[in-house]
Formats: sequence, structure tokens, C-alpha cells
Amino acid sequence: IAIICGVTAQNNSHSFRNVVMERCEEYLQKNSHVTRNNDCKIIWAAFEQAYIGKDPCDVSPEAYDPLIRSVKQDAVCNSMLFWSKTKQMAHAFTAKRNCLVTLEDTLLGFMSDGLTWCSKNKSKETFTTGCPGWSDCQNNPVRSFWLKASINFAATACGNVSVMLNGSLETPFSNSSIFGSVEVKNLDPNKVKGLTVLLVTKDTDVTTCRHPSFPNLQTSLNPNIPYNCREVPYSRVEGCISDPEIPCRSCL
Ligand code: DVN
Repeated sequence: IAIICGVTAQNNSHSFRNVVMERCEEYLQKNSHVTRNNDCKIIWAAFEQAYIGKDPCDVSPEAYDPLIRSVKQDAVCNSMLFWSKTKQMAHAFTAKRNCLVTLEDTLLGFMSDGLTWCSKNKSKETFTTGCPGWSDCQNNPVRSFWLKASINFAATACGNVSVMLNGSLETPFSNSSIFGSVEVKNLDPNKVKGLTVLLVTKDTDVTTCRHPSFPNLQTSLNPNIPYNCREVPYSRVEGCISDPEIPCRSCL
């Protein structure tokens, strides 16, 4: 049994490395302007050192600092899109259009989106199952990664930025979401010209830009960053996802 477990764990280590490396290479192939200065082997080494050999509840966000530094990718001003409770829609939109870019469309986010990973105290292995869930303990490798990646994405944002929020929810903005608790607070007023909420609403929705959760957002936002909210019909977003010929400016 020990041998079988050993083999399984080994394969796990290698397969996680392979997935991350393959995604990294694929991204650099498809985004040739990012290729320069990035080396997937160096990036992987920095990724791995953040969590290997550590208790899976004792990986701090700062452990990913070397990984963040190893990825060389400039922010694209005026096109950064945050999202909260709209993951699927936001990504379906940016997959078809270059006018907006989410964290998961950057090399760092693309490599890790949807993955689970952890190691163990004094272990050299990576596990992709049996890892702590998002809320099981605070300093787990996956949550700390997304926290650090989100801080970095927000702190490097520039120009006019937007966030896609879900108008079908009773409360479209939550102070405790990553967007509300991390990203809003890390926007730099020296670089960010404004934040626009794109509240995606269906005909039957009652939530509007006048929702009482939005003053909470404005309170968290640096007062030198102008705030704006726009209700965007879901049908228009859907139309733009299915017809890439519609110009971006008519979509949102
Ligand atoms: O702007 C985006 C993007 O930049 C990202 O890094 O953070 C922002 C989105 O985070 P959010 O504002 O917390 O939005 P959500 O929709 O509440 O959560 C986004 C994702 O974080 C979820 O889809 C979860 O990822 P998963 O499990 O689908 O891979 C994860 N997440 C957040 N809070 C969670 C959670 N997963 C489980 N339990 C929680 N409490």
C-alpha cells in the first residue's frame, strides 16, 4: 500500500507541475508580446517554493511574493475588469474580446485558474486532492495565492477600470468578497482614473445602481477615485458574447 500511495503521490506532483507548465507555455505561445522576459521554468520554481514542504494551513499570501516577481507582464490600462459572482459571464466575455482583461486572462491567473494544490510539512510533493477547502483554514495555499494575485492585479491597475457585478442577486456588492475586501482597497488613486460598476441585470431583476450596498463600496474606495455605476442588460452581454462583430463600446 505504501508503494501504491507513493506512486500516486509522485504522479500527482508531476501532473500538477505539468498542468501549470503546459498552461504557462500555451499562454506565452498565444500572447507573444508577453513571451519576452518570461521563463516558465523559473516561474514554476517560484510557484513551488511558496507551498512545498509547508503545512497546508500555514502558507501565507507573502509566500507568493517571489512568484509574483517572477512573472513579467505589464498591466493593460483602461481594460482591467474585476468581477464578483459573475465569473462565468465575465470570462465568457473576455474570452471573445480583448477590450477587457480579467486576472484569469493574465499569465499568473491563467496558470492557476480552477486548480487545487497543497503540500505537507517536510514533504517534497504536491497534492491535488485532500487539500483544505477555501474556508477550512485561512492560510491555505490556494486562498493565499488568489489573495496575493488579486492584491497585485488591483495594485497594478491603471486608467479606467470596471467591475462586473450580478444584478440578479439581492446584494450585488459584498464587503467580504475578494473584490470588496481586497481589490477595491488596493486600487491606487495615482494610477486609477475611475471605477465603473457594470451591473448586469435581467428584465425581471429589481436590483439597480441605487442598491444600498453601493455606498459601502464607495466607502471602501479611495475618495480620489471617481465612482460610476451602469446597469447593463444581460441580453446585451449575451449578444456580445455570441457575436464578436459587435464593437466593444456598444456592449457594456
Ligand atoms: O475580481 C475578481 C478576480 O480578480 C479574483 O481574483 O477576485 C475577484 C473575484 O472574487 P470575489 O469578489 O470573491 O468573487 P466570488 O464570485 O465571490 O468568488 C470568486 C471565486 O473565488 C469563487 O468562484 C471561488 O473560486 P472557485 O472555488 O470557483 O475556484 C473563490 N471563492 C471566493 N470565496 C470563496 C470561494 N470559494 C469557496 N468559498 C468561498 N467563501
